[in-house]
Amino acid sequence: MALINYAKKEITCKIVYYGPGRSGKTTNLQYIYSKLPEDRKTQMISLATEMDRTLFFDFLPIELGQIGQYTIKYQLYTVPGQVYYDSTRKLVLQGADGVVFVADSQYSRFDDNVENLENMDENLKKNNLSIDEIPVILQYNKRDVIDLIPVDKLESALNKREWESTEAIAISGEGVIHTLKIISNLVLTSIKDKYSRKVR
Ligand SMILES: Nc1nc2c(ncn2[C@@H]2O[C@H](COP(=O)(O)OP(=O)(O)OP(=O)(O)O)[C@@H](O)[C@H]2O)c(=O)[nH]1
Ligand SMILES: [Mg+2]
Repeated sequence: MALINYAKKEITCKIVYYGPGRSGKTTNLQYIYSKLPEDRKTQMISLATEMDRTLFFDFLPIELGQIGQYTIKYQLYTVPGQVYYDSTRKLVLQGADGVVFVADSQYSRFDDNVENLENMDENLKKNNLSIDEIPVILQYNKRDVIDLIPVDKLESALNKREWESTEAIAISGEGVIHTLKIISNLVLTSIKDKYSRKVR
């Protein structure tokens, strides 16, 4: 749930990068970090990694402009892709305002994508969040691989809810900022909706 600090005039939202192991979640955050302007460079925290696998989570706080007098801050998190860290995945999802589901475009990872989306649905429910209500974007990452799943196949397997989807090559940064812009706009719109319903 977004935090609104009236005194400081700040709104802080949480966006979680979810998906199967090695789909490129950490690489997305690393690219975003590398593009932060020097005067706004915060710290990216990668908590516990082993052989470049995320064991706990990555965390990157960023500022993305103003709405009226309010500064909008985003806290970007990644979950560990490995399923035996499921309790951590659930914990990281707690209080999420939006999710980027990073799918792996390799055929060998097809079933993993489907299973992980179901797992995200379950873990959202355990956090009293609904996959049908929270803003979600699907990012089809690794569009540079040889055993490439066509986008329409990924769409019919993963996108039953007709979310917005993007294609990306996170290692070169392609599609990474575009994905972030879409999810941050979706999150802001949903926060505005919730807030205006409350004050009405
Ligand atoms: N070919 C290719 N490789 C990628 C791409 N994005 C990430 N990778 C590579 O895939 C591997 C896994 O990337 P990570 O970003 O660590 O994946 P992750 O989803 O954070 O993995 P876990 O933390 O284990 O869940 C790394 O070797 C990356 O360099 C891409 O778009 N194309
Ligand atoms: Mg990772």
